[in-house]
Amino acid sequence: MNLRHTLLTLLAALGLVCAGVLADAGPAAAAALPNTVVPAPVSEVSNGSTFTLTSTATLTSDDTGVGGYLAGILRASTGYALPLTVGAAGPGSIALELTGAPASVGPEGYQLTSTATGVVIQAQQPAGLFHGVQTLLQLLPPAVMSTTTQPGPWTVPGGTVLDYPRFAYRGAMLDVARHFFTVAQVEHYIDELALYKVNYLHLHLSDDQGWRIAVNSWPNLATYGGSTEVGGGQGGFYTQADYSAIVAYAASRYMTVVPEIDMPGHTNAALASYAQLNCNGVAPALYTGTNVGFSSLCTSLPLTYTFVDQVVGELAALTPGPYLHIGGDEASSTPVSDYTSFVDQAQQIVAAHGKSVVGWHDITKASLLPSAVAQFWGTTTTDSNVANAAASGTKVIMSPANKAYLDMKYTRKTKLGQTWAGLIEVNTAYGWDPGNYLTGVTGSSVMGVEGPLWTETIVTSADIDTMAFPRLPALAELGWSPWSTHNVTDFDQRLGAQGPRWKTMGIAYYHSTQVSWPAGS
Ligand code: NGO
Repeated sequence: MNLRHTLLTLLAALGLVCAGVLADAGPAAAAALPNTVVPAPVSEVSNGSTFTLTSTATLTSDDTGVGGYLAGILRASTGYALPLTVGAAGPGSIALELTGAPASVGPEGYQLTSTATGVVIQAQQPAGLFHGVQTLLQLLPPAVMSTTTQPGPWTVPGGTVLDYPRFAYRGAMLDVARHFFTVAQVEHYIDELALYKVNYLHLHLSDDQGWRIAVNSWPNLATYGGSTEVGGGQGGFYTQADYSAIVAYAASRYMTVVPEIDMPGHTNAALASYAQLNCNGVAPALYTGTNVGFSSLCTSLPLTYTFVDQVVGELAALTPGPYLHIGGDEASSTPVSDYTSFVDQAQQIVAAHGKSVVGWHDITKASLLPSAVAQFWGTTTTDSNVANAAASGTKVIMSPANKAYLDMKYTRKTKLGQTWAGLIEVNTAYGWDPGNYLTGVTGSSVMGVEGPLWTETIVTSADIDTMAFPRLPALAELGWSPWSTHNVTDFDQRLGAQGPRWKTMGIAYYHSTQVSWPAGS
């Protein structure tokens, strides 16, 4: 009887499978494309065909940079010549066109159409082509991300993807102050972030343990204040040319750098570099521990504002992006009235240098300029200062520490990271709605989402990879995809499809048991 039952079950399953195959085979069926793309696109419809990239394929692009980027990746893994024609994009096996996109795609969106004969990506701006290229790469087999020639076949499922972001700001922060990371390491992270349509890189350039950017008017900041890091290592700093190189590299990936100089707290490295910045005129020792909240610029000293003006001035001049972050968090050793008066002056200085000020949400204790942006990093879902600021027009970047902090451990067993805001497994990082999370901060008050990676315990690029992957793609999806696509089961499957790509690229990702990784990844 058992055998008969098993046989019947098998036959029934076979019948279902056959029915499924037949149903999928109809070209008219409005089936979805294979479930592989992160962040989930706005809409995708299969046409049942398949495009195969072959050795005779050609590329055309209306944008040199995006065309070159795609050609570089495809030539390396396919080994094909893939000649690229730039200019008025004509027919090509893959065509990147700055014409023909529907108005709904906006400045960052795109439409991708693949048929048996080729792939066309249309956008209004190069940024949209770049994001469309990321989707195309995710529709190709994972081996496309290899830097050495692979066998193929190089197939793209046929269909149409229409896609554009939910939020204008989709960010990642790297703390280069607690541990220093080289230009090459930062560029490597930029390349990883670009795969998930992240468009802002926030660099935490100064903290108690290190000052990481050369300032010509205050040279000791970098040469002395940058000479160590958490644990007492040698630290380091970016020359202004280094910083500009990072900014340019980010721009080539359609990413804007947001530089942060944290003040008035988190300033021990600056105070150690210049005795005259201290209220008592005595420079403290350099600091290599991990305590917070013990340092403060001397808010009553006129020189402090000369310092802020000159530092902000040099940084603003090197930064083409619209934002300059002044930190403002955990100023526990600055009396509140001194703190608010400092933030008042600092935001005016930033505005005078032509930038919009961003600060950790502590700055909402002060009364902010209309252009100011607050970055929420709390662990609650209500904050009256932030809600009041939002009601008066302040835009908010959402980085709730118990959801979005990439330095929190995944589980108790995670070797790296901290636990103060809780454990953050993949589904926790994915399981919240940035547009409807904080009381009084919804709709147009929400500018976007950012995943901060603090580096008290993070030392190498492999450490960065392990903490950011797969949570960063989860946050990137919250920032890009419409809330209507939110579905944890579906997400864990699409995330699993990234595993073989990360393996190919050598990304040392965390193998969360919540994700359906394909065998071997
Ligand atoms: C806090 C603190 C940082 C720490 C981080 C560690 C903010 C905004 N200030 O977040 O100095 O590095 O936690 O998780």
